[in-house]
Amino acid sequence: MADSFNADHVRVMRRFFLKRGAIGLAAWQLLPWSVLGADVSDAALDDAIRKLSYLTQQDAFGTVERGTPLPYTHPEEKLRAVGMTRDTWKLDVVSDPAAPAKLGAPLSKEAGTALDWNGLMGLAERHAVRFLKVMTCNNGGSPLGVGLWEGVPLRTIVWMTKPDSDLRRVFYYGYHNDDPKQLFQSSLPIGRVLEDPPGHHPVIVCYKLNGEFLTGKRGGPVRMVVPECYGFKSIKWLQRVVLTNAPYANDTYANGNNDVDSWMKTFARFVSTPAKVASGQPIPITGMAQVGISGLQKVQYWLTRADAALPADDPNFTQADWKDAKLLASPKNWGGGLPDGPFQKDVLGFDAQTQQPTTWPMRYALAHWAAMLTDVAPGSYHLRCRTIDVNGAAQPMPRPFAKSGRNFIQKVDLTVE
Ligand SMILES: Nc1nc2c(c(=O)[nH]1)N[C@H]1C(S)=C(S)[C@@H](COP(=O)(O)O)O[C@H]1N2
Ligand SMILES: [Mo]
Repeated sequence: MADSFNADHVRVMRRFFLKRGAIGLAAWQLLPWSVLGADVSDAALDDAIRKLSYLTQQDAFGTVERGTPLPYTHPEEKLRAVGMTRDTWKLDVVSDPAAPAKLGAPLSKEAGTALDWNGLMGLAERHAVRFLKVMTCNNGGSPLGVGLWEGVPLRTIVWMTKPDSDLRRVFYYGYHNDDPKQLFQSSLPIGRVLEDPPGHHPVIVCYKLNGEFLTGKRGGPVRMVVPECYGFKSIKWLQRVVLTNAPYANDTYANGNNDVDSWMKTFARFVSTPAKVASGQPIPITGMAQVGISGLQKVQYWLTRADAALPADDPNFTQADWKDAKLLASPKNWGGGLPDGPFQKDVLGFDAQTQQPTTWPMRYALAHWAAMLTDVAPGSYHLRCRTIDVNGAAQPMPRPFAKSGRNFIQKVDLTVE
């Protein structure tokens, strides 16, 4: 995870724990975790979340990109020539010559009917949607950032091509300098594009993050964002959509042994744990959890002596003495460069009157959590965290395989002196 992304979390938690310990910042930095008060009331945690910068700033996201030069680093003139600026951007939405879909009105650069920026902004006036989504690389094991993404549902644009039949899948491509090494493509079944499974958000042609136009680094001027999927489905520098009768995925990420049909998983990660603590002091630990398709019921931690034998035939430690951490409520301020208070515009999954989330933790977003360990005897320890999803499955179940999204149980060292 990007350091700057963690920094927001650390800042909030520092304010929270500082208040409990009533010490100066300098002292806190010297003795980060050893001088804190033991009392952690729910009110105090709720107060902490009020100061949390929940959203990640555009430039603080972790980035997964390929090739040289990166498309957004071209000089202005080249950027304009290749449609990498807002006023030069154009989108093809055409039939696949190899497995044609029947389209009445393809949007094509060649025919002069491609969708351009003004066209997209016109659609945005009537169709724009916003939602929270955590961006995670399935191979990364930790989120790259969480954003408020805005775009036009892809289906709105697909319907403009007047599809008639022989349409089973959507292939889509990012600008790649005509360099095969830089090519990045992904695909979705047409059913997923045209209809959202219950409780899901639409796949969007995205142009804003946290209320600002997408930067080139973040995939601007326009990228795809697929709410429930790992990052490789959300291709950046989107310029070409191909409607096909082919029945199979052709994702770039099918190479490299990745599972290209994986929806996001629920899993916990530590953000702050002390490496060394003086004995007799309470030990604050904090972290975050990605909320996957099966939701998040709780986060738990397990403290065990470093020299203790691990249980035999229980690789996921299901029989260990796990304790519940405190899940933080939804933030009062969302950060990420947005004004304080509730969102100013409608966001999917939020009540239109109160602008509060209708459920929390929210799927495909992040949840933050904290716990205070007390009465830990001197010694060397291993500390682990895990999630329990709404179906009751404990991480890394029900889908433990790394190539569909790394979700191993994290372990950190802790010494009490
Ligand atoms: N055009 C293009 N889009 C891309 C990629 C890429 O290399 N090129 N990487 C993908 C992968 S593997 C991930 S995990 C996400 C990461 O998004 P981010 O860099 O905005 O965090 O972008 C996806 N979109
Ligand atoms: Mo990725």
